[in-house]
Amino acid sequence: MTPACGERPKLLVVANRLPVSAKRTGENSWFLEMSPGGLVSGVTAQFDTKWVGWPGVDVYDEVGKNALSKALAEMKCIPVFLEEVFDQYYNGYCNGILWPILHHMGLPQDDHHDTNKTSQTQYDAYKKANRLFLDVIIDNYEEGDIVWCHDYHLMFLPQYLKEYNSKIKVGWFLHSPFPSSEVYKTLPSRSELLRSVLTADLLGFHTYDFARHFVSTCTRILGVEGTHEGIVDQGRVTRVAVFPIGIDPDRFIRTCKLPEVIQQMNELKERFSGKKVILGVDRLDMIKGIPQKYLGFEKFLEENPNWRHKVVLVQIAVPTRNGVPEYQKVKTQVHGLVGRINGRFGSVSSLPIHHLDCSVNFNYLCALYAIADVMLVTSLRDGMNLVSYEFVACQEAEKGVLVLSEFAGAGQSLGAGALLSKNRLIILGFFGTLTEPMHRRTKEMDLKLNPEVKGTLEALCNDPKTTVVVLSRTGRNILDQIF
Ligand code: ADQ
Repeated sequence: MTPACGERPKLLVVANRLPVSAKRTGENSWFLEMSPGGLVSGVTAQFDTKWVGWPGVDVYDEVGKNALSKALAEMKCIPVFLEEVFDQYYNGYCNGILWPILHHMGLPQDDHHDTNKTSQTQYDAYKKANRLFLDVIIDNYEEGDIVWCHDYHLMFLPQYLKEYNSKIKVGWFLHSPFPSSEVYKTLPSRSELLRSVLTADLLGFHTYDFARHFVSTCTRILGVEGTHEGIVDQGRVTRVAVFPIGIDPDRFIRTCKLPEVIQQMNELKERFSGKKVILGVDRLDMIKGIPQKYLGFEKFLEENPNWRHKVVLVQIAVPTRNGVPEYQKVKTQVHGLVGRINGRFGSVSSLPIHHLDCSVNFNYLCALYAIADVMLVTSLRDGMNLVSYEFVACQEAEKGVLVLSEFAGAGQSLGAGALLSKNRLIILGFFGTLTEPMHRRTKEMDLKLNPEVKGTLEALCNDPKTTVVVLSRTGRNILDQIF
């Protein structure tokens, strides 16, 4: 059935995970909570939206599955049950193989991945999981619906959908970076995945660079033609475009004004009184550069004894993807560094690093963002990085500094223009080697930051109409200049 005149078109948003958390409370009863987010609030206004995805829990009995499906239907969510393939599909192929390649790390070399048998099983599970998504979509599809597939978990879905019905309008959006062809081509199934994605009508990326990498990879690996519109293959055009994701800033601004949150801010300020607070909020993922952040901070304390006991780094690092060996390794490495740095520079009454392996609730997250003097985002690669936007949104009253890795997609969006009215000092930097052009720009800024002109810089920062973007080379330099 096509939508009647005046009706909003129906949009099926398909992602690995539904935007809902589900807890079983009885044999056939469930407690559900919708996770708010930019995507959820953005699309629901324009379309009659239904969500399709894994509900985040394993359910093996039919009674439980039926009850969960019924409860989810009230929230316009449709579950895809992945129990039998989940481990090999999600921990194996998606996060053990695709994720590191998309983040420029190449194909993992450890024992876990180097046998053909393991990767073949994971690849088969990936395809099977994409077929399970297809089956659920077929059961719910009506003529005229638009199907919007999300992320690297669902790269075969566009092809399966078009094989089922070539008239279905299909979009695919990648939330991670897309690497250069030199990295991408290390993936054994490189051509099949690209060919599938190209069957979609529209492909979206966070940044121009990711889109450009994708187009040139298709040209090099498949021999298709890349044009300004997208990719042309045998007369058919797949449009490729850039859609940087955002947040709902009003939600953060409103929350920062709640009495309960103001009280939390006051308690935090009291707790850290007399100290500058550097904040990190990340999933505990190797792409977020948490070990590099700690090493940079250690160097800063080593070289600036006057700052010891006057600055604290609060890192909220929610554990993630525990089933993937690489994630367990990074967790162990991070814990080792925290112990070493606190042991070297702490005292009985004061620790330089407060590392928490947990998620914090939304109100407390806003309170932390609002009181932080510095937000430190050190991603080695990141599709966008919403944390950097969230911090800026919470800075209405205070004037914190965002230190943002140039390797996060947000580094391209958070330009001076975007923040002109916010009176904020943005520092783009990275704890590591810089590319040659970046190095030249860094030198330029070093000049501007010499003591004679530092006063001018401070005056600019205090001018409500000006935002200054400073590029700096190391964590040590950055922190010296901020304080
Ligand atoms: P993520 O890698 O998860 O997202 P990010 O964009 O920063 O990274 O989003 C994380 C979200 O989780 C933020 O909204 C943040 O507030 C929340 N969060 C993180 N740690 C938390 C904690 N300890 N407690 C509470 N909340 C926490 C992927 C890509 C990104 C891309 C997004 C959206 O890797 O590059 O920006 O998708 O496309």
